Amino acid sequence: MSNPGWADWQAVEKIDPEAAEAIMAEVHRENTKIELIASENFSSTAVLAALGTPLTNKYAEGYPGRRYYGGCEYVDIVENLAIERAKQIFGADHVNVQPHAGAQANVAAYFAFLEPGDTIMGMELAHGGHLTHGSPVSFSGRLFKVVSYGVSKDDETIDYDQVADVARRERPKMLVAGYSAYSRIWDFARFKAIAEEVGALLLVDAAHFIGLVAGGVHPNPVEFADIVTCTTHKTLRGPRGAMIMCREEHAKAIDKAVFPGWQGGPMMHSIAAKAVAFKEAQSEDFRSYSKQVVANAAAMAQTFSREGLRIVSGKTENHLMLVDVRSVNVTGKEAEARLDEVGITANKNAIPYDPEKPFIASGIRVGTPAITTCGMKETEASEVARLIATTLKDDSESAKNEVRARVRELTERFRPYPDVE
Ligand code: DSN
Repeated sequence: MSNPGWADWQAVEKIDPEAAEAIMAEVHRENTKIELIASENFSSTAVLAALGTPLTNKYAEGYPGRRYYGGCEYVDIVENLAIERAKQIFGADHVNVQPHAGAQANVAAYFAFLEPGDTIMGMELAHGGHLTHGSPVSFSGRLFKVVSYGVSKDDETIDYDQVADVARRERPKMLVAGYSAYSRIWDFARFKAIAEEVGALLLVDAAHFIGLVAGGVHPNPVEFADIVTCTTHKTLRGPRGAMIMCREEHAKAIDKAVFPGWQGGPMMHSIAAKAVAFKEAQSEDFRSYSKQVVANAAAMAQTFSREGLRIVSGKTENHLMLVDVRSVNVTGKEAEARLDEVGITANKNAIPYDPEKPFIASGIRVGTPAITTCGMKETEASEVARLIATTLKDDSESAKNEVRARVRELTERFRPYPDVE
């Protein structure tokens, strides 16, 4: 495989051919399959280049201008660039760009304000929430008392009256908004009112949709929440990592909770790549990209519905949707495996009130951030939805071969790293 210019693969190959082969095979996979995992995206070559720099060598515990090590003058510059750009994009008073990942951002946000045993209130995992919002198998469910809310059985959207009732009854110290599988716009103003009424802090975990906020096509939770956590690698299209934004009054508590509370040295190469990604997110191109992500999702949802595949809650307003695959008599697990066979990557996902166990599930989650990065527009997004419908309805080899051929044609035209052979 050729050296793409943003990575010296020959150097890896020389030292470690086995690792090099696996790395190149993964890039080939990304180039030749249709990627629909809603939490994934393809970073730009500039972001990838920043990640592969000697900034990975530097220890920089502390914050810009206040480090526990010498030699931090240049990493201070990149961290300040990342912070200032994030402040400009989201209008945040304070930003901490050091969390290594979304779970670390959430643990720091909790422990900045809570003690073990305090009550948190988040969205039920089975209804689209996230492990770190109180699932019993995560630290959040083991260390806190958890109360949950979900979506209504009738229309599969958040029942805000139920949220208010539970909050009034349970009086959580922290109310958590955010999701990993919910296709509608969240009413942050309503959540803020509920949190204020019961004296709770409002944490919005914006990991999934933060890029849509940056692109101006989604309400901004920073205007409503006490604390906003997010990852930087999903719709925001940066390096794998996370950040926390908060009002000035919470800045000290957040910074202390990240370091020295839950993390040691920050990953400065990753912070440099966050700075680069935020610069990209400030561009007009990124605004068009975000608009297209939402338009592509809407086009896919319409096509699925036309093909007889039910969309949970009836539609999508963001970058993802849950497709109820019982409408074509398969389970989520079977659907994921069948799609994989034809070169389409998606994940099985429980749907609200799912009769199946999570490992089987009745749905698949489909997202458009990655295919949109590759340049697909509504026409191609609709075609991908049709290919999925065909694959799930017709298990014959001839149908699979036809879909495989179309996937090949599409990925030749729409791939993330076209300069890599
Ligand atoms: N794993 C992510 C997702 O797929 O939504 C959330 O952490």
